[in-house]
Amino acid sequence: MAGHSGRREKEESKGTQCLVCLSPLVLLFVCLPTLAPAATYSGGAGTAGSPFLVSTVEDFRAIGDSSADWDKRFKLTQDIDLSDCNEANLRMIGHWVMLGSNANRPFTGEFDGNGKTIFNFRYKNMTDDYVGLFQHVTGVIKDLRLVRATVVGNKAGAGALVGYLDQGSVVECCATGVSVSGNNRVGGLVGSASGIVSTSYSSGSVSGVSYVGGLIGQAGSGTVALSYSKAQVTGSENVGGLIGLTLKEDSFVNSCYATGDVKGVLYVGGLIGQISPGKVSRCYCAGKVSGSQSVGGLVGSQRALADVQGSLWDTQTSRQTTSAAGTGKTTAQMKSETTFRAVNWDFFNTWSICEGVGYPIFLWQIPSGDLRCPDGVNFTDFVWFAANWRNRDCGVFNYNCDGADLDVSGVVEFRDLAIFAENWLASM
Ligand SMILES: [Ca+2]
Ligand SMILES: [Ca+2]
Repeated sequence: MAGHSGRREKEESKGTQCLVCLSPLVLLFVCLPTLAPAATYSGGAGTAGSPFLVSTVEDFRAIGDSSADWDKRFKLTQDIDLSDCNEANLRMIGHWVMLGSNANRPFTGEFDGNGKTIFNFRYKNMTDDYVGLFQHVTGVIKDLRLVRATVVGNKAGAGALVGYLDQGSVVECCATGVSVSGNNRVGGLVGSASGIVSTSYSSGSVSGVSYVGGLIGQAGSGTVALSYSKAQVTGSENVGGLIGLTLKEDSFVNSCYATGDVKGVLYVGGLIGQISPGKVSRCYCAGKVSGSQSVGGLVGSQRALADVQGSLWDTQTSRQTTSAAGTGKTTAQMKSETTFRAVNWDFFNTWSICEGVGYPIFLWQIPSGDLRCPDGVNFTDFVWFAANWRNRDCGVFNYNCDGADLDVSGVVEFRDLAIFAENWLASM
């Protein structure tokens, strides 16, 4: 189907034709289609160069109603609040029925959140597999923030952003303050994920029965990288701070961490409940872990073909001295760069650590204005900022005036102060 703006143009020309219609019957016949409400967005053609612009709740609801547009490109141009929506008046984007069904209709297009936020997405569906803002995705979702999403499912797959990522990718997305509950394959961001999940994070609470993870319930073929979860996770079996279960030999979890508490019964891990199989490289976790059987600081259980490298957990905060994989360290060791360098972590391109104060975080997490340790933008940073005030000699040679030239203009002045103020208390 043609894009909405194209369709609207055609309908307008049909309307003009009606003025010259001779027979009332013909008039009726020609004009009827113009009466059908066409889903419209706030502009765009759905292409890469001109994505459909989504700026209102109505625009957003129209996507779920317009399956013919699920191969198109979208861009969110405003924050939107879905408080007035729920399963009664909002359809999930992408459709899943069952494996092999011709009625499966994934979202194959691209949704660019453009750094904007969708607030208060609420959805409950106790009868279908996969519940989330997007039900079934093989396309791309990027740069989208979800705040205070509540998702309730009772079958396979529940995640605030995506129920089933079936190939495709979720990049630079977050779901904070979530409440996600379901049966199996329950994750804070994505219920069941194949493909790529990168540079994304979650916080809030996640609960389910099996394959329950702070970020992803079950990870299939694909890569989860540069991502973290702070969510509190509760389940019965295969329960992990980041991922409940990794399922495939080519499930790769690279450079990730989890700090939420994890509570389960069987196969419970601070990072991953069970690796069955999969590969894990340079990850850590630090949440409290509790369960009955096959409980581990980092990983609850691992089968043959599991390959875990350079990954650590905090033996004190987790209250676990053993793990099916990984190496246990004290809290003091976990807050020292030396510990991680010893297992080849990259503190130039990937990680940052406030020595002795915090666990490692990603360089991409550091907000503008966070000039000095500890993590977050506060008075320590303001002192450094103020010390560089009115410095007109900023450049790469002095690290852009110790980072205070936030817009890299060469001078520390009011525009930098505005950026600093905007980020005040960020990541605290
Ligand atoms: Ca700081
Ligand atoms: Ca400046």
